[in-house]
Amino acid sequence: MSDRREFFKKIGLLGLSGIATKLVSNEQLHALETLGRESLQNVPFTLPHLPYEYNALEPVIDEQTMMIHHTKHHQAYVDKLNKAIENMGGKFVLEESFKTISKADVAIRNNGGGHYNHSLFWQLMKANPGSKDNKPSGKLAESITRDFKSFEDFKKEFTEKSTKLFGSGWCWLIEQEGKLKITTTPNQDNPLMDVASEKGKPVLALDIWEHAYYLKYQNKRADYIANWWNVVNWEKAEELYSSK
Ligand code: MN3
Repeated sequence: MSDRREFFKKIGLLGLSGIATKLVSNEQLHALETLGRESLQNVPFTLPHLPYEYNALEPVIDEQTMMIHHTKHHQAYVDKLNKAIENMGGKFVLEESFKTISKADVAIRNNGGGHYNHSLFWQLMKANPGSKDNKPSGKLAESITRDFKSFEDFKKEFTEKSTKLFGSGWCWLIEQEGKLKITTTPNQDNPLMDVASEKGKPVLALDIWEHAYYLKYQNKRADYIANWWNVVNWEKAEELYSSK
């Protein structure tokens, strides 16, 4: 396997690599490596491969939930997004569209958000055998302490907001004008959208739709959230935090 192919596998894009290696310049590859989310700019959009096996997050998130969430739910957002933009001539840039999403078709808002949010979410988790001592480090850890007093206080606030969100949506750690904040969005909205009550750069994302946890946790959302902390990929969060 070439380095490039290996790279795409790493960032979860193997399904795209056949096409993408032909289209992507070295400069763009560097950007891909930094952000890991440039795939979101390729039209038509495709389902990114997970950067781990479906059972890798067990026992926190079970294999069947991961498989259905990825191959059914995320795939449906991708398919419906492609359908919604098929007449736009390949000029559609997902992250750009969020800035004026209030004026866009609701299908683009729901499915574009769905594709973007899930693509981030997969990368923001990783296997953590033993499930212990999973914490951020470096600059992100310092900023969390600066803005929330301590990592424990941050976790408490994030957990409370996630638990209390009514209905389906997402909980986010965002950077807003140099400061870290926790916010929630309904449905598949995200903090890059003009409709978001708090806007900023996503650093961490938690899917709190029932489809993310129902098979294993049923109505116990709080247990899902408590266990989810064990599989957070803090390296990825730090990468997003330090990206421009
Ligand atoms: Mn979901």
